Amino acid sequence: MAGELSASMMCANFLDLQNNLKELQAAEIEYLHFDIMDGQFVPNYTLGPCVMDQIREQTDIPFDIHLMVERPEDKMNFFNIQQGDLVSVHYETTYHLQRLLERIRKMGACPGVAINPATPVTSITEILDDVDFILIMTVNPGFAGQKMIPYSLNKIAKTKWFLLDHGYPNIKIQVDGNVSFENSRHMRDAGADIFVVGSSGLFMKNMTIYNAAMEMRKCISHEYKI
Ligand code: S6P
Ligand code: MG
Repeated sequence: MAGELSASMMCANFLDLQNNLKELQAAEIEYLHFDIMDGQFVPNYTLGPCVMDQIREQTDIPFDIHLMVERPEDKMNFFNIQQGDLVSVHYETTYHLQRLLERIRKMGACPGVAINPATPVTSITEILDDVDFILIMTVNPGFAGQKMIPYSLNKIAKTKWFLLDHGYPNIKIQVDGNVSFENSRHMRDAGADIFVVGSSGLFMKNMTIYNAAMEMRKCISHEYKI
């Protein structure tokens, strides 16, 4: 299965958003990744429903909504979730994870569980029937521009093995945090399927979004050898 790209919109240039969107569209980016932060679960604020609604009017690219908020079940209704979107909630943020994942599925979206660097993947053994993807945070959530935590590569490989071992070969592994050209190859080799690309691999100072996307596709393709 070919790797997919999800563009981290908190790293976009909001003063030039229409052109950014045109380039993302031309590069056939699979998803637009929206980091939703509440200043509590993570120490920052970023995007919200108003800006998402405006972007939705300009593009058909499905959304990938990454909820980094306490009690996401109380905040879901703020978002216009559509058929085919990815929606991930953090394992660490809710007591009733299964109920929430079921609710996301009923909305027509693809449910995912995100786990922090310190959370073992074995924590989500019981809800594998309820997810389409697992989001492995390769940095601590809250900020763009951080360095990948080195043991993340090992964790991705462990997650791949865990999914195969439990009979879930179709659950995808999404990686988020410092997905650079260099790191993405190792992430791919470890078993990653969906790559969230931000300041280190897509919205870069010295390259256009389109060219960075083309380079990133090469890096995550299985034909490309390190
Ligand atoms: C971090 C957030 C991420 C970042 C992304 C930025 O809390 O979940 O989605 O936006 O990692 O990419 P980069 O390349 O700057 O780490
Ligand atoms: Mg994210």
